[in-house]
Amino acid sequence: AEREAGKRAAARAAAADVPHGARVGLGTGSTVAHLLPALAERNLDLRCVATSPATEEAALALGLRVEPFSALDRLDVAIDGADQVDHEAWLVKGGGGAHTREKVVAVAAARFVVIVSDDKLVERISGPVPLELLDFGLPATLRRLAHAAVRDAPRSPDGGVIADLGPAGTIADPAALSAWLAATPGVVEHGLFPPALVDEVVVGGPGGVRRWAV
Ligand code: DER
Repeated sequence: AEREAGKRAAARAAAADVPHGARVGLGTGSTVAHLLPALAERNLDLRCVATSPATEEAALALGLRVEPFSALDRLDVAIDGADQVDHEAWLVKGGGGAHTREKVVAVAAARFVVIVSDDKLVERISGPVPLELLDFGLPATLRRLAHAAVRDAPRSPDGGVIADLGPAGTIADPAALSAWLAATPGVVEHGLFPPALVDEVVVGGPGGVRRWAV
């Protein structure tokens, strides 16, 4: 209950900053589920891009205007959750398997705001790291990745296979792992988001909401 209250507080604080008429990237997950009604009730005349069918469906049901990400080539702000946020603002994302579209939306936005309950804060990020893999040549890609396990979850809306690169445990050099994954053929996208991508982390906890300008 406390975690949910933290998610809701962080989401509502982020929603309060969104200006009228903004072009907004909507992330995916249970924290974003609190963001959507907070945005809808303000009647801001937003143009939204969703990062998953689940977010799109929920946003439309609330009366938000959702457009395909072909109608806009930039966004004013993207707001999304995270599975882990470390002290440098490295993120691990992809718990919901939506990290490919989430990263495309985050980099297209002038501001990327992460909303989390405080249980997501960690000193150092740890594995496993979510991946989206091309279906073509999957066994060969998995062999090269050595410790990747395919999820039995549904495919990504773009047809990729969602997997998790273990082992669990602290990631000593997130930049090096991020670069290696980005350079591995067959890996469509990985769930490591660098601090350079993050503008603000809004943290909801028992003491209220803390804003961290990265
Ligand atoms: O899958 C994702 O990247 C989600 O944003 C996830 O990281 C956060 O999900 P939650 O808000 O349900 O914890």
